[in-house]
Amino acid sequence: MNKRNTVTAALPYANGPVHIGHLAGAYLPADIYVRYLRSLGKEVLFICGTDEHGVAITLKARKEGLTSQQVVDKYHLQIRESFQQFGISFDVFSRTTHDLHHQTAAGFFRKFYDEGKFIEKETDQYFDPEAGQFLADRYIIGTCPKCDFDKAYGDQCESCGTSLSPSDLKSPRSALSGATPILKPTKHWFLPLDQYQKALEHYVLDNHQDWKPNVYGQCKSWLIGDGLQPRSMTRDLDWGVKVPVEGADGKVLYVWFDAPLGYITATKEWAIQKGDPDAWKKYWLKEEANGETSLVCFIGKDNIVFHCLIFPAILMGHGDYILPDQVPANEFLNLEGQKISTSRDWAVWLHTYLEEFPGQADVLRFVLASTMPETKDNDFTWKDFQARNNNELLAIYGNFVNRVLVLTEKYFHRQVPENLKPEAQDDHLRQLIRVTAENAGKSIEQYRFREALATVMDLARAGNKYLADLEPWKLWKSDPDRVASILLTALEVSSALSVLFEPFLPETSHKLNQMLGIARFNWNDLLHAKTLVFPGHPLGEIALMFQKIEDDTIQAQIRKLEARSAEIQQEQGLTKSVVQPQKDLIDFESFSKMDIRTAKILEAIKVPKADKLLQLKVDTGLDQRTIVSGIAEYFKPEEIIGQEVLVLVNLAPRKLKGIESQGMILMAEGPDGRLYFVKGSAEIPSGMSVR
Ligand code: B3M
Ligand code: ZN
Repeated sequence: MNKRNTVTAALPYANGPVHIGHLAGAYLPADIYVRYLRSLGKEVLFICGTDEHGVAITLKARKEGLTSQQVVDKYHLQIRESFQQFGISFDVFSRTTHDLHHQTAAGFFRKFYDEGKFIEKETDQYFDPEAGQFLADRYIIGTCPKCDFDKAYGDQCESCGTSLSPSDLKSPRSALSGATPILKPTKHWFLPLDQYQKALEHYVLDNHQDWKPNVYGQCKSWLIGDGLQPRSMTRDLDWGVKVPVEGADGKVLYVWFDAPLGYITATKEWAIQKGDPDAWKKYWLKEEANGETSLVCFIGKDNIVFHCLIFPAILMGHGDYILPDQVPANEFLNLEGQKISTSRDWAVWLHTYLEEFPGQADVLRFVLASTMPETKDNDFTWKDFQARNNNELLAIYGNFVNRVLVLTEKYFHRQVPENLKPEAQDDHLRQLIRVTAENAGKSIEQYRFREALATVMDLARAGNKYLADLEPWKLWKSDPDRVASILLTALEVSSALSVLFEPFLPETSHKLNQMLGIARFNWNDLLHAKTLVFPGHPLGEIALMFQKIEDDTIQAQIRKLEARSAEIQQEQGLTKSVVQPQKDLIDFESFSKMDIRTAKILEAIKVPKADKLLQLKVDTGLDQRTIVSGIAEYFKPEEIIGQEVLVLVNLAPRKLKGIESQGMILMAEGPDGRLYFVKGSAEIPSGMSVR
């Protein structure tokens, strides 16, 4: 582990509030990691801010009848406040609309331009003749070629989910004026990603096999197959960083060119604020970092290509900067079985959560840290939320600490007792503190936060068992000296828990520290078996750390979502789907000939010159094999890495476009012909037989 750590969390678009998916995807894991590093005494800088450019913002402004500036002002504040309330401990939380950022981003662009590192190209783009401006894909509306939905966007149909490009739409019209867009030539500057292909292959495929499989797999999908194509780094838009060259009026930088550079700007801002304007350099510049800085970028899976390929290409092109060492991207969190969606308002918003569960930010942190979609999509449910609060936080951690404090108050007048009669069991438990610190630390360093949290909770479990086995309340009359040692040990464990839980539950640990009368968090103390509590030390007031969450409270949340779900169905005008008639009867024999297994997609690439086919590498539990699947119209290769599927494994192999396909992925077909994965439950490993 490096001495210095630059840790970034994706800059959320300032076009709406943040929800549990954001928190579980990037900000909570980043915060846990950072708090752990701080507790270890490492030099760490935690960087974030809002992404305030791009069509995401201008669209929202149109929708809310505000200016783009008003939109970003509003949501920047709201997002910042939500993160604060949930204890996300950024060292700096900046904005990409700041002048300093415009200078930084324009400076990068200018350097590339001056050094001839862009390709200048004229292409035909849709133009709104009435509004007199070019149209971003999202600004073009038309009829979906797949499902005939008449309000599909130029980049995607929200009704059937298909990715589109504007030329796919039937009867396209401008969202600005309703006019029929015309094609008009416009000049743009392209980053020739193909020229970085080799360097990126080396960087990711050779040197970063340590990245999470979902991240590595997605990068591989982009790199092999068709390979990287030049990508335009400018847009025709009136909102963003102005393109800093002659003849670029009305053009701004592509938001994915400027946004990642926002991490750098934010660090510069932090340095200026602390009165040492050059202090940012050792966090970013190769020369000043001197091999001692590691850059870790926490993101959600939809940002992988930008952080693992495009941003590194930009940094390589510049030449002076270090590259990301780790990009621990999480998968998606669903809500009660459905994809979280801002536009459909299917989410648990951080600010509304706190209105309904005041003072309980840590409970949500705990539940999300326990269920984080680290390796695959996961589901948030209110029932699970309640169970984890009541059965773990309250019943294990809260219960242990509370018993220890109450007994100490009762027998020792709220003072840490002396070690009057130590026994071997006490030492065992103390050793477990050190082991827990080691193991949980290892898990965190490998970005396995769920595992780390479970390890820490096990120490609280061991504490409960220790008390239950020794029953100090029964010994008090006959052997008060032994009770003193037991409670001293239990107080030591409570203090250790405060340190170990701090990355996950910071507010709770502060409360607990007050009760224990300790002032700091230091993971190293635990690793070196240092004592945290001292005999004679006075304890603070006892307060409850957690509250039981009642059924009514959870029912109210579930009802709220049910009502929302009904509204969504109405809004979408969903009619009953057409169910296919049943096929002819078969005997059991015929059915049992089919060997269907749970499996997982490891790699996916487009089959060249075949619109519908993807070539997949699938882990069937039995082996890893190639399957060619006709799903390319509905899924992008990079989206389905890690997807759990059902596979017919004993289907006779056949060749498709010259590739031997060894099995078939089972898909459900919607009434419109759209395909859906048939998913197993998240708990089932690959290779299980389906009967
Ligand atoms: N704003 C996309 C997102 O919020 C984008 C991330 C930028 S990170 C530099 O998912
Ligand atoms: Zn559609």
